[in-house]
Amino acid sequence: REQREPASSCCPRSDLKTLSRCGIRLKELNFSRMHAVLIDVSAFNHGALLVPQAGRDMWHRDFVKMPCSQGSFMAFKPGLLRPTAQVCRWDMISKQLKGLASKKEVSADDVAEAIMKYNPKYKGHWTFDALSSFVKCIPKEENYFCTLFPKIAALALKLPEQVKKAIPLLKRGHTAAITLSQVQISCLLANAFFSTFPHRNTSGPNTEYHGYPTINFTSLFGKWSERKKEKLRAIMHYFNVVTDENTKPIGLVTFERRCLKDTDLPKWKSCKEKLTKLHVTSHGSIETEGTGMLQVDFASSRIGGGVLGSGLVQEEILFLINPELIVSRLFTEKLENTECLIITGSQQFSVYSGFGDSFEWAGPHQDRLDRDEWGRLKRQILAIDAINFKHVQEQYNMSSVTRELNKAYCGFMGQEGKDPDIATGKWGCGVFNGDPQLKALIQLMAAARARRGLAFFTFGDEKLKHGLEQIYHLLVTEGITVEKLYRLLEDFCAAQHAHAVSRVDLFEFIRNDVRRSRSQL
Ligand code: AR6
Repeated sequence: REQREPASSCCPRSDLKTLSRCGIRLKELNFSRMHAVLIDVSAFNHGALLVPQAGRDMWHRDFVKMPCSQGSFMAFKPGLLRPTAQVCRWDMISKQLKGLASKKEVSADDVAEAIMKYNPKYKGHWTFDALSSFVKCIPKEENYFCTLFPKIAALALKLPEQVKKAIPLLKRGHTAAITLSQVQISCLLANAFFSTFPHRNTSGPNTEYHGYPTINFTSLFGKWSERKKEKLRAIMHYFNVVTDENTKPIGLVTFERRCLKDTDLPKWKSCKEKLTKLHVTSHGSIETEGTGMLQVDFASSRIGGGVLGSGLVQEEILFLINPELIVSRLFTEKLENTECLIITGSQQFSVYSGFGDSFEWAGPHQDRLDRDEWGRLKRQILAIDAINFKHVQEQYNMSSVTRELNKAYCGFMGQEGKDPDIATGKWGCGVFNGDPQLKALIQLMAAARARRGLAFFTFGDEKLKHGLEQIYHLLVTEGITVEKLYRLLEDFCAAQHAHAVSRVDLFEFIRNDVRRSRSQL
């Protein structure tokens, strides 16, 4: 019977809620023990421009160690016959950056030389071939880079006046948020560009920031490839916009790490919720057609994945078109199983085409989104990392299924009724080898528990689109609850292990089960 049923239960995208249709009214911006705000909130609440919050520098393991900190020293040998001395590292950095900022034009080699002066340990290890090839290969009429480098240096030099209050680290096991201005972000990223952040260049198991992603941009500047070229075009465009007085951004962005305790997690075996609204499409993308919804970033546990290296799939592309997201790498420790990161207010600067090796920077994007009461653009991005399955078969066990349910739920839960719906797709099903049918059901179950609708972008996968529409229709017409689906997944996993060779697909398995239950009535 279900073969003939029209797949009509799905809704059009316009039925789903976006941030501008939620009617959320924010309280006055304020800081708290769990929310660090790096701008002066009283000035902000009185309508003043974004004034950096005064505060103390903290050279401490709970805070970002800043390049301009009093605690940051380096060894310096002034001459062959003079003894090595400990000097304030910011003095060395600012001397180099001032040198660059004072010129009209600066070459890629000048940039490399400056960076190596305050990172002498990496002489012979770091290369800048990608940066110099990039500058050489872009045609003259588009090549503004030599005049942009001095401006990025000038922006980086503003760090002590822009970020005065210590930035707390968003550590594992702690729910906490940081709000900062887009100008502060640009200044931090200008420092990342010049690789000024101390203690962030090694990542061995015993190093201080072992649990953090990298932030200094040197990895982007070496090992030339076509991918690096397109990445650098996006990054340079961002700096071109933020260093121009007429186009520099004016709002705030919030980064929130959310951690669920065991007691916050749903008991999936006894969840009575039925499925929520679903829109499925094979056209469009999460970042464009999903604008205004909670947009899922198919993340790495180290946020941003390979954005500063060679990675170039969904997460990296998202970070390249919204480069402010990259600053999350500065303070977000690796995500654990029941944790996620939500970013509200980041700006889209670029558009792109292609994916992976075919990715191309396709030009500027004018972001016309409205802002909320805190001056944040109405864009919300949810970073959740799926499990990276080495072998497809590994995912068919309930501990992995439950881990993915909890991870998705951690990101999807909200204040009941007040949140936008969710834009997602084949989460964990590319590089991470997930089964798209299983991952789609897991996300539907988590959305049902969180009582939020889903827009599912299959990214050109017509087969999945039709399959998902049909199975959703069946589940809705049969009134199937999350607990029933959980049990079905248990049976499915057991069957996978029993018949490891001839694999039944999940949607077929569910259809058969429903058919059997009907015939027993
Ligand atoms: N909108 C909708 N769907 C998309 C989009 C988009 N913009 N882009 C890609 N897809 P993948 P994963 C589809 O491999 O498996 C990164 O390095 C497309 O069909 O990016 O969770 C992270 O840092 C694609 O095959 O996600 C992690 O380390 C599928 O979504 C790792 O990859 C999955 O995209 C995460 O890998």
